[in-house]
Amino acid sequence: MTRRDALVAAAGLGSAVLLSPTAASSAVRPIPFGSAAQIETFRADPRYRQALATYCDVIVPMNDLKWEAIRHDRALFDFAGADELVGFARSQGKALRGHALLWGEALPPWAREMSTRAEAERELVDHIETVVDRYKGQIETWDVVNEVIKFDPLPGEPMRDTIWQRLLGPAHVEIAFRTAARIDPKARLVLNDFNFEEPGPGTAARRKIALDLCRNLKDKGIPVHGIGMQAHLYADKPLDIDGLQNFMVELGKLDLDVEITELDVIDWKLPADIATRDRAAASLVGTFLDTIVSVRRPRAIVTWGLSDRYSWVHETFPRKDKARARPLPLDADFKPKPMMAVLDRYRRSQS
Ligand code: 9MR
Repeated sequence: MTRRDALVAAAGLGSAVLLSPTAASSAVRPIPFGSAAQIETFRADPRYRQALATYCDVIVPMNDLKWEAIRHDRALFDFAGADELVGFARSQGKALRGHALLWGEALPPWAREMSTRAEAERELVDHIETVVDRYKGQIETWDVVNEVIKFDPLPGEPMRDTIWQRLLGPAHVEIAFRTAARIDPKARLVLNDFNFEEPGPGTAARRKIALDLCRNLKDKGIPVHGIGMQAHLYADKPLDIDGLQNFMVELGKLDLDVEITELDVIDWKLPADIATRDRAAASLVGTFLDTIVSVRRPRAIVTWGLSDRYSWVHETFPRKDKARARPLPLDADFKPKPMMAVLDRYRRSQS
């Protein structure tokens, strides 16, 4: 049995569905494409709004559904930014993903200072009830938990050290999913995390933990519909092609979808030449997406911004030569880069 046959058999797929990476791009149905949108930029830059309208099927409020934005004052829920982006998306006929109901970061100071299990559970449940209810029927997919898996997990220590893990233990995942499902039974509920794609035992452990967490939810009858792969891809690191394909097979066995949720390319170690960087980024994104699609069609492909003018990568991964990072499909003047041509293979014109 060839490796491909084994994957086909394991995934329970007809061989027509499992395509070689090169064939995949021309044969898949269009996959909804979208981007995260930052409210400050959305308000300030009409070209940014236009790019969201032109290119996206899906909009994700980048920061405005985080606790820091909604819960800066413990006594109230501030939906100003989220409402604006949700309103824009709906007026343009776009779908919405919600990011994120539980995360150990982007918390207001008062949430970091919670001190008892009862307090954490009360706040978490109250938050999810209120936020999911407000956007019920509007936000169809939620990143219910974000980055709950330990960065480099040790055996027996799968969970990331956060206020939620400290006060509630691993049950925080279950509480979050159970609450979201209770409030909006029609919503698609996703476990979102980063680095499922590098070679090495740490990443393999992360993939296994993600699957175990979802299996555990399903065993308890708690709905989970997919795993979100952030896919902040490092241009200087290889992809674990076999690991990714096997991950897709295992997702299939659990009847879970995959979504690409925060795609961009970290190019800080690449040479300065712009054409070289853009080619490398496009090729990496193409290889990554072809690998995923060769086994499992993502429910959505979402980039973490659209234009190189606005990206977290520039500040978080500064280049030694001080040149601007080029992580996204449009350049700083909103012109499509080679990466957009790669994304177009999935976005449009497939039979
Ligand atoms: O891009 C986001 C940046 O503007 C925020 O300041 C930061 C903290 O809220 O979050 C960034 O987005 C992160 C996302 O929510 C989760 N995955 C990693 C992203 C990049 O840091």
